[in-house]
Amino acid sequence: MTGHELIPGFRYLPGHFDRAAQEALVGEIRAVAAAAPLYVPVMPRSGQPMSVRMTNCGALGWVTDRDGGYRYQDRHPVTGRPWPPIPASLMRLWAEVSGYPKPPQACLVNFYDATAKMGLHQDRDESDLEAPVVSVSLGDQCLFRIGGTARKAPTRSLRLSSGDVVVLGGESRLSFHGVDRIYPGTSTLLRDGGRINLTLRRVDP
Ligand SMILES: O=C(O)CCC(=O)C(=O)O
Ligand SMILES: [Mn+2]
Repeated sequence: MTGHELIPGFRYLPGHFDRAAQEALVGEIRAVAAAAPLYVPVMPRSGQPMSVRMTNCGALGWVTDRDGGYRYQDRHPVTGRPWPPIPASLMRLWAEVSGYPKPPQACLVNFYDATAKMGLHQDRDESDLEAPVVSVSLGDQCLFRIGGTARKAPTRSLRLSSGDVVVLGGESRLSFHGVDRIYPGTSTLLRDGGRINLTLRRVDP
């Protein structure tokens, strides 16, 4: 995308992680998913399943279900066990790019298969909105869309590749954003294809 400078606080760091670092991260996320299995989240009220599969690591994890709505909790909703810790490489990433003194409390792991997407939304379930959201892409490319703080504000699209990092901070912290599509077969990182997205979040001030 050109012109991403137009949203103050939004940063796009293409290729932040090289191939070796991406492979190491995938190994760490596989270990997270072994302890805290991916599950299919459902939307509040409607109970409609999302197309991504999710898990978390960190003291807190972002969850959604029909009755409880969007929230953070310290347990995996299916196993009832605490989430595994955030890998050290991701803690370092936060220290490098967040510009925020306190560490992240949650890392949401989204897995997209070839047909998954994520509708335009704001990340606003955190009580600390001073901290940015730091996002890592691994595997197949996606079409990421980001707009303004009003749902109907104009949006820009950006093709995110494996190893890219995006920071939603400052005025972009509450920008609407989403993933319109995955481009299957655009990465060899994940043996069976698909895309992993990791978002690091600070929840409490
Ligand atoms: O997959 C992405 O790049 C975005 C994910 C996202 O916005 C979220 O999990 O809140
Ligand atoms: Mn989001």
